[in-house]
Amino acid sequence: MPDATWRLPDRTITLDRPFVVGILNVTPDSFSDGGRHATVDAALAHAERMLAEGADALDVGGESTRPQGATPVDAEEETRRVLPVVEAISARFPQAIVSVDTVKSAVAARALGAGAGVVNDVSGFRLDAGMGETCARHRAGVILMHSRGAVHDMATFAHASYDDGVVAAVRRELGESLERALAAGVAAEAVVLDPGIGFAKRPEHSLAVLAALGELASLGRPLLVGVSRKRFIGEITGVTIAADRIHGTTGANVAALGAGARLFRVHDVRAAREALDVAWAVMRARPAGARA
Ligand code: HH2
Repeated sequence: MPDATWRLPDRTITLDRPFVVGILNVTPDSFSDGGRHATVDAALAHAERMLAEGADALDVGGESTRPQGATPVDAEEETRRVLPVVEAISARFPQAIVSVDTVKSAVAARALGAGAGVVNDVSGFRLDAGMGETCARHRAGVILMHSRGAVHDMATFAHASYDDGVVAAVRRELGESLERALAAGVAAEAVVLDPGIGFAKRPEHSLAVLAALGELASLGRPLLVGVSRKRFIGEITGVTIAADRIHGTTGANVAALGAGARLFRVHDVRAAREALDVAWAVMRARPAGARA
């Protein structure tokens, strides 16, 4: 089977090895001290480090969805956080692929105008009716993630009930997101799908979805997973401090690669880059007939 591709405004990516997306959160709790300039400098330094460690793209986010204390921000404040960072990265690293993690079309439009090439919408185009048209107009790459509910509760268990099984529900609801995008004029080739690990999912739901990624492959688009440091890893390993969940994250990423994921959103780029490249080399060394 030929490698999948992903169309961005200025290039088409061939997913012939795992694609690593480095997380760059510019929420105040991530970069708490200093004024705006210090924040941009800190973000740039972090961006530079992640690129040096092998990140294929950087995902800039200005609104947290964290289960404890996700405070929704308005478009103006989110733009104020995100835009200088997108501008600075685009100026310093013009070849870097920059994604903006937002559910708001106004924020997406400003970021795309400033050099971002991808919109990562954790609501899968559910929360802002203008998102599809905005992405289509800019020919943006699009990551559509499965979730339920609003920003403040999508990472809780408030909507984590799945009568017909979590995998069937995620497949159906992600399919609806894809349809919304196509109806707005987004090209199918520009879309990557993400089951939304930990979003409206208890740990057992996240595990079930990771194990059954193959069932989402029939939606016809490459799959991204965001397992990095998440709660289900803490539950399995007993590691309570999120930043210390690096080894559990590696295990989840490698398992997801084996199950069909090709893009990986991570905090710890070097660990993911090396682990996924090695796992991929082993997978590729299998006799052709035995490959997944
Ligand atoms: N997870 C988070 C945020 N954005 N985007 C995609 N596509 N997939 C994910 O799994 C995903 C995401 C939450 O993680 P994090 O960035 O660590 O936290 P926060 O929401 O506080 O920024």
